[in-house]
Parts: sequence; structure tokens; C-alpha cells
Amino acid sequence: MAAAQSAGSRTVLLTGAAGGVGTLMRDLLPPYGYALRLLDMRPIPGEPDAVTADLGDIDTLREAVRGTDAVLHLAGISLESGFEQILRSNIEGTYHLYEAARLEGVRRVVFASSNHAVGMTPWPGPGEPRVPIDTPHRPDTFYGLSKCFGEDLAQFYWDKHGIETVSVRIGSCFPKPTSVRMLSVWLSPQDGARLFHAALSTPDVGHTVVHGSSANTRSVWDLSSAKALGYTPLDDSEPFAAELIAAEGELDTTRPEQARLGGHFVTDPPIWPH
Ligand code: NAI
Ligand code: 15L
Repeated sequence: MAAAQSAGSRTVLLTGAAGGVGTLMRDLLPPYGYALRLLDMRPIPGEPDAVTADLGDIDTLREAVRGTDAVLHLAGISLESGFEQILRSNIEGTYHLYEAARLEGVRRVVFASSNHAVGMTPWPGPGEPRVPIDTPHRPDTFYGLSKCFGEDLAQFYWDKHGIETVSVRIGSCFPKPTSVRMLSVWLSPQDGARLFHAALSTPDVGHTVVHGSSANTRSVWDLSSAKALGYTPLDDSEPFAAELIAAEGELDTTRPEQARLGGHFVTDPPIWPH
């Protein structure tokens, strides 16, 4: 696998462009040389050319991916929800996206997976190694389960149809960390753009799964598969640590909501029926 290349004038379909990460990436990715085509089920103020469509609309998805070099697939429900909603947006929706890519000859997808695909994994104790990327799937929610499906779908479309994917198990991508747990799993927006650029542009990735976090002093993730793509994280959550620890206390893995990687997703009650 060679290192990340210049984006040149590559066109990328950004799904979920109205969301939190999508909004950040609309500003941060064009300087790498990408021309972004935007899609979301919600209209995006100030973006008259954005495609407003649901992931259930395969014809519009086909039109949206046509002629692009890659897709950065962020769209979907981003928190726990009822199974029916997760099924429609995250499971069926991601399948529709891959079918649109296959039918239109698009060869690269970057899939926004999540730490919640492995959220039931115990938080590593002091002195224990960082969580490896091949840790088994242990979803903590229907939401996390949909990300396991997305990763398997990506593997299937690589093996069966030769569509390459980088599945990025994002930790917490927000302008700054807002909890003690996030000090370990924070992905700064700028590092997010560095990682998505590497995932979009590095040749010959097959299906590669990577952890998506910054160079956090308190990191729990092994970042080697991300670094093999040419990703060099430059940010660290540590400057935010003193204030968050003063407010919350140190991370306490004897508390059920802090004992596993998924944090409170692990202990939150299920949503039934929606
Ligand atoms: P978000 O909820 O702010 O944005 C998601 C966007 O997807 C929304 O604008 C929504 O309208 C759109 N969307 C949802 N269902 C759709 C559908 N059926 N058709 C078309 N559009 C649809 O989420 P955020 O934080 O921006 O996350 C982006 C992606 O990254 C999500 O897939 C999320 O699961 C994943 N992720 C995010 C993390 C984070 O820290 N922000 C952590 C781990 C994963
Ligand atoms: C996610 O997968 C969510 O999309 C995001 O909103 C955060 O909750 C993040 O995980 C997290 O674990 O902090």
C-alpha cells in the first residue's frame, strides 16, 4: 500500500453533508484538492446544488455518484434508535449506496463506521495494550450493529465486485472533547480531514479497517492500520484534560458506563419500538 497521494481534481460524493462531521468536512476537504458533491436528506442552507435525497432513493443515488471518483459515506442515523429506523437508513441505505457505486462504476468508498461496532469491548486496563484493529465485532447497540453490517458489506463489495473501502471506526469527531472518555477517543476535525484524505487517496487499500482518532496522550486505539495509509495525526486532546477531569473526575472503569469502549451507549436502555 503506497502513501496518500495528492487529491488532484478528484470529485467526491459526500453523503450526510448536512450533519456535524459533514459540515466540518465541507470546509476542511476542499483545500486538499477535492471537488465535493453534497447529498443529505435535509436541505443544506447556502448550498443550492446539494442533492436532497433519502438513502432509500436508489435512482437519485445513482445520479449523485455518477462520474465521481469516490464516496465519503457519512449519511445515516448516528446514535441509537429504533431497529426499524436503523434498518432503513443505515443497513438498507448503505446497501443502496454500494449498489449505486457498483452500477455507476465508482471504485472507492470511505465508510463512516464507529467505535460502537466494538463498543462492548472492555476498556483496556493500565499497562494493557491498545485495542487492536482486528478486535472482534462486539456492538453495543442496534446502531453499532449497523456499523458491523457496513464493514461486512464493504468487505463483500471488495471481494465480489472489486470496490475498495476504508472503514473508519470513528471515535468522537467534534470540535473539542466534551467528556473524560472522549479524551481517549477524540478525532479532531483537522485530523479527521487528514484521515479521510488518506482513506480517499491511498491506492490499493482493498478493504482496510482503521481506528479514527487523534494522537491523544490517553489513546486506547492502535492506529497502525490508519498510519499505514499515510495518516499522521497531529492533534492531542490533552490540553482539554484538566478542565474535564476537574468537572467529572478521572475515568473510572469500575462504573458500568465507563467500563467498556462504547461508554454510555453500553448502558443506555434500548429504544423500543422506535
Ligand atoms: P449527524 O447525525 O450529525 O449527520 C448524519 C447526517 O446523515 C444528517 O445530516 C442526516 O440528515 C443524514 N441522514 C440520516 N439518514 C439519512 C438518510 N436515510 N438519507 C439521507 N441522509 C440521511 O452525524 P455525524 O456526527 O455527522 O456523523 C457522521 C457519520 O459518522 C455517521 O454515519 C455516524 O454514525 C459516524 N460517526 C460519527 C461519530 C462522531 O463522533 N461524530 C463517531 C462515530 C461514527
Ligand atoms: C458515535 O458513533 C456517534 O455518532 C457520535 O455522536 C458520538 O456519540 C460517538 O460515537 C462517541 O462514541 O462519542
